Amino acid sequence: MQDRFSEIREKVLSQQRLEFEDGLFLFESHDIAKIGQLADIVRKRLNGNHAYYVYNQHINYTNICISHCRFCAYAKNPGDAGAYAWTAADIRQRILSRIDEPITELHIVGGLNPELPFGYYTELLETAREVRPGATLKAFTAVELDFIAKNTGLSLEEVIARLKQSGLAMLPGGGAEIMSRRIHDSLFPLKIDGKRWIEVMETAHGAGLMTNATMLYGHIETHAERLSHLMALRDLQDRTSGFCAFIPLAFHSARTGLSHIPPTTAFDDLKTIAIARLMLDNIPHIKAYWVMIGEKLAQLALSFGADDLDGTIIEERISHEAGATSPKGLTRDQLTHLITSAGYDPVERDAFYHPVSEIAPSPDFAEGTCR
Ligand code: V47
Ligand code: SF4
Repeated sequence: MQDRFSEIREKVLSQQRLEFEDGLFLFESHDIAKIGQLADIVRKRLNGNHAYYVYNQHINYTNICISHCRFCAYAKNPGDAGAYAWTAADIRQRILSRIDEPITELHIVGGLNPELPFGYYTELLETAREVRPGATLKAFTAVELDFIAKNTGLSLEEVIARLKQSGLAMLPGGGAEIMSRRIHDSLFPLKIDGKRWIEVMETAHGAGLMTNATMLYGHIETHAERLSHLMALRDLQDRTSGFCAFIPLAFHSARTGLSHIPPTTAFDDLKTIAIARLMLDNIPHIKAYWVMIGEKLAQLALSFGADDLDGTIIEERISHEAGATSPKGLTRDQLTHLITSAGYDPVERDAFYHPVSEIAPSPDFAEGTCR
C-alpha cells in the first residue's frame, strides 16, 4: 500500500484536487522538506521561476475602530491618546511625501470609524487619484465595505459602485481572519463573520473588482479550522475567479488581548504557506508577507510555494503595533537581492501582477484582471 505522502504526490503531479483530509495530514506532518517539495511543484507550474514584488505605499487612514477584535493592537477608541482620522489634506500630504518614488499601488485600509460620512471615502479616493494618477487604488477590506454600507444606510452594491466611480480598482484581502463560528464568537464577535465576508467578496467580484484573500493564523485556531477557511476561499474562487492572491498572516500578540500566545514558529509559517499553495489550486498567487514573518523566512518561503514578497510598504502599522520586529519598509534593491540570492527571477509587478516593464503608462485608474 502507498504511503500518504506518495498518494498526495500523485494527486499533485496529476493535478487532482487535494481534499480536506489530505491537507489535515500535511498539517499534522513534520516532514517540512516533503511538504515544501510538493508545494514547489504547484508553484513552478503556476509561476515558473518568477518571484514578484510591488512598489507600494500603505495608507492607514484611521485607527479609530468600534470592532474591538481581541487580536488587534492597532485600533483605538475615539478620544484615546493616539487616535486619529486623517483628512483628505493629510492623505494628500502622505502621498506627496513620496511622490518621487515609482509607486504603482496604494494599499488603503483603516478601522471602522462611525464618524466618517460616505463623502469621506469618496474624497479620500479622489484625492489619491488626483495626486498619484496611474497607481492602482487597492482599498477597503470586505469588513470596511460592509461597515460603510451599514453606517451610511446605502446598499453594499451602491457603496461599491460609487467607490468605483471615485477610483477604487481592487480590494485587499484583510478581515477574513479564520472563518469559523467558534473563532468569530471568541475573537471578533462585533465584526462580520466568515459567511458575510464571503458574500461581500462575491458581490465585489460580481461588480468586476478583483480582490485578495487572507487568513490570520497562529492564535487559537485548529488545523481543521484553517483548512475549512482555505476550502471556503477555494469554493468562492471556483464560482468567481475573483481572487488574485492569498496572504497567510502570522499572528503577533504583543499589546493585544491575546498577549500570552507565543509567536508562530518558522515550521508553522512555512507549512501554512506550502499547504495554502497546495489546497488553493485555483488562486494564482501566494504571498510570503515579509512584514509578518521577517525577510529571511519570506525569502525561504519562495521555495515553499510562495511566489510573491508583497512590497516596499514603508509605513506598516498593524503588525508593528502588535510587536512585529521586521523593518517598516524595504527598498527595491533589498527585495530584488532577497529574490535573486534565492535563485529566482525578480519581477516588479503592478497590483494585478502585470510586469511593470510591460505596462504602457496610463493616466487612468482602470480595474484589471490578474494573471
Ligand atoms: O485584516 C490584525 C490582520 C490584516 C493582527 O491584500 C493582524 O494585498 C497579525 O490584510 N497580527 C491587515 N495580523 C493586513 C492585510 C494585508 C496585508 C498585506 C497585503 C494584503 C493584500 C493584505 O492584519 C487585518 C487582520 O486580519 N491583523 N491584527 C496582529 N496582531
Ligand atoms: Fe478594527 Fe480591524 Fe483592528 Fe478589528 S482588526 S479592531 S476591525 S482595526
